[in-house]
Amino acid sequence: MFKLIKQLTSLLAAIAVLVTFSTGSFAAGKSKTLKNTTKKGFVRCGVSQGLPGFSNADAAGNWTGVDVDVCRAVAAAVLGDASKVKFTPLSAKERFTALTSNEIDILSRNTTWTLSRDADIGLTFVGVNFYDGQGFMVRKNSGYSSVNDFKDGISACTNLGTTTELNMRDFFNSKGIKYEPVTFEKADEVVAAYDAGRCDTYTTDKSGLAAQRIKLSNPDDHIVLPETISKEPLGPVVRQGDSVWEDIVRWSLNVMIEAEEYGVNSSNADSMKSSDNPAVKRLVGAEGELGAALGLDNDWSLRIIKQVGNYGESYKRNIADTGILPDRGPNELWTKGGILYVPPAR
Ligand SMILES: N[C@@H](CCC(=O)N[C@@H](CS)C(=O)NCC(=O)O)C(=O)O
Repeated sequence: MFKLIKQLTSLLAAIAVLVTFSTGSFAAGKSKTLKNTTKKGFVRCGVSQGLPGFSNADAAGNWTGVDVDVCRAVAAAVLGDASKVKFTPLSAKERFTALTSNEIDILSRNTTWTLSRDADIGLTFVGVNFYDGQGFMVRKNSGYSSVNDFKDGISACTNLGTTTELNMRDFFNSKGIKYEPVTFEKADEVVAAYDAGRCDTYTTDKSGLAAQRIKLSNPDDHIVLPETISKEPLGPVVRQGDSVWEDIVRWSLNVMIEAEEYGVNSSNADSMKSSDNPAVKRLVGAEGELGAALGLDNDWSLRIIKQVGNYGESYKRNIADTGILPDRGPNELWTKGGILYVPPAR
């Protein structure tokens, strides 16, 4: 008898999981990407070819970084397991085609949200997970201490297919400085060229400069100049035309940020179910039906917080504790003087 009850219980549990993850709700039925992801059993995520703190693989092929965590959050929400992600490393030049030609379902690769990218090429930006801006790195002994010291003939190394290339052109042209661009498709080629002295300055997003600096033969011989010449709001991108998938990715990121705002983290998330703040209860699925609106079960957000952590935990683990950018700067919560502000999960 006892054995029968036990068998019946596991059967019911199996049915519950099946109902949750395969059929879902009305929203789930409308998303081709969600259906394909569930069928495949992993999230297809496009990342960089190696940018410490953002998306970087170790020798064993384990990917870490704040951009990686966005895809892990989606996997936790959709598949119940943050490890169910297949990462595809992409150069800046090939990243958008990989998304539009259906090789990946999320591009989470230090990609700047701009009007032309959002509007023109079948892409939809879903949010910002790192507020950045473009800067310049120079050798300490170059004599440059500001971009105002740049003179005609300066050579600048950077990546092809980036906003960096365009900003650099605008910047030098508006200052009337004749410059020589030295561009490569792969980031490692840019770093190697700069390291070998083939250009006077290396320009990219300041987060990129901080991350790539580690790869130089003598990082201490280089400085990042104080000026920031552009706005580079970096965030995940999805293919245009699947609004349910778009919402899932957007709200997976938002949940991480809002969890930090409400002090919900990977260790206390379960106990927050009994919080007396309804906003906190909604975040951990103890109140409301937010999951159903996205075609997911109601523990989707709890799993994100438990398995991946809130935004602050992800930032600390990947960017601060690794010494890349210990200071959060604008990527601090709006409640703490930064500009991280997401719409409420309610
Ligand atoms: N945010 C800029 C620049 C992105 C970019 O690709 N930057 C280079 C320089 S840091 C990079 O990430 N390289 C890493 C890689 O290609 O793996 C954009 O969206 O165009």
